[in-house]
Amino acid sequence: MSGQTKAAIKWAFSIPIVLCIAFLTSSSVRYFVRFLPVDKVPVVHEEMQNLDNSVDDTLEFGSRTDVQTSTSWKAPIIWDGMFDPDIYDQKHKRDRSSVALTVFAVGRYLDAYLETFLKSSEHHFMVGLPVTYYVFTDLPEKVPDIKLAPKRSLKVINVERHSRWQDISMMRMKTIADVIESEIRHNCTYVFCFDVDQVFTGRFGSEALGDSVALLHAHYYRLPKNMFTYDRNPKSKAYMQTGDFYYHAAVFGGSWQSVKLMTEACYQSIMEDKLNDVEALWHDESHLNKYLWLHKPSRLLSPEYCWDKNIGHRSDIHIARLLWAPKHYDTLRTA
Ligand code: 5GW
Ligand code: MN
Repeated sequence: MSGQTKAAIKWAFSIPIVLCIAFLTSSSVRYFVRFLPVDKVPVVHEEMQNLDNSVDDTLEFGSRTDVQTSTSWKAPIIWDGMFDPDIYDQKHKRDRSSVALTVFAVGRYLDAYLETFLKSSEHHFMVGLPVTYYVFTDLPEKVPDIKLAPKRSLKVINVERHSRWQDISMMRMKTIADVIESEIRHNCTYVFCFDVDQVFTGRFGSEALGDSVALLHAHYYRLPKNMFTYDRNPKSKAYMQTGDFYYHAAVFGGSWQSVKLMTEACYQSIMEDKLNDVEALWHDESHLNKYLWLHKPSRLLSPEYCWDKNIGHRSDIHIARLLWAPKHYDTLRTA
C-alpha cells in the first residue's frame, strides 16, 4: 500500500470516531449542565430559541387521569401535579427568560383592582424571573407605588379612555401590539396579558411559559363544544362554527413574536368588523378564539390559572392560582 492510500484509510476510520466523540460529549455536556449552578452555565445564543422544548418531556401526562392533559395537536394542558416547578424555573433561569406582564387599568378599574392585582402578582407570578409590568391607564398619577422584588420593574403607559367599554376591552389588542414593537421585544422573551380584575392566589410560574399560550375558560372546560359561546354571526370576522376549546381572553401570552402576531391579527379583525358595522359577541375574546382556532396554541393552561370561586368546589381543581375578583358591574360600568 502506498503511503497515500494508508493515510486515506486512516482518515476514513477516524471520521466516525470523531463524530462519535463529538456526539457523546455534546449530549453529556447537555446532561450535566442541568446540575450546574445557574450563574455558571454558559449562555448559548441560538438563532431561534425553541421555546416549548425538551423540559416538556418531564411533564407527567398520566399523573392526572381525571382531566385532559394534552390536545389533539400534542400541546400540553398544564394541570397541578403534572410538572416539576423547579425544573421549569431552572430552565428559564438558564435561558435568561424574562417576562412582560401587560395590564389595563382604565377609569374606575384602577382604584378597584390594580393594587391587589400587582401586590398578589409579586407573590405568585413568575417569582425569581425578571418581570416588567406594563400598566396602561388614563390615570398615571394614581398608579400605586408597589415595592417590587429585585429584577422586577413597572412602566406606566398613558392611554386614552374610550367612551364605550367594548372599545376599552378591544383596543387592548392594538395597544399591546404597539408596545411589543416599541419596547417589549427589546427587553423581554415572553409576554403575558391579563385582565386587572383578578388576584393571584397560588404559583403562576415558568411552567406556563411557551411559544403561544391560551387559557381554558373556567365556565366552559367541562362543557360540550356546542355550548361554547363563539361568535355565530357569519358577518363577523370572529365567526366560527366549531373550535377546539373555549379560551378565556383574561389571560393569554407567549413569546413576544407570537403575541405580536396574535394581537395584530385580532385588532385587524376587530377593525374589519367595525367597517362592516358588526361587533363580535364577546368582543376581543371572540376574535382571540377565532385566531387560536386557526393558529393552534403550543400550550394550554388549565382553569387553575384563572378560576372563578362562584363555580364552587370541583374535584379536578386542586389549586387556584389566579382568581376572578368580585365584579361590581353596577358601579364600574356606569359612565
Ligand atoms: C368597563 C366597563 C365595562 C367593561 C369593561 C370596563 C373596563 C375594562 C374599564 O373601565 N377599565 C378597564 O381597565 N378595563 C380593562 O379591560 C380591565 O383590565 C379589565 O379587566 C379588562 C376587561 O374588562 P372586564 O374585566 O370588565 O371584562 P370581563 O370579560 O372580565 O367581564
Ligand atoms: Mn375581567
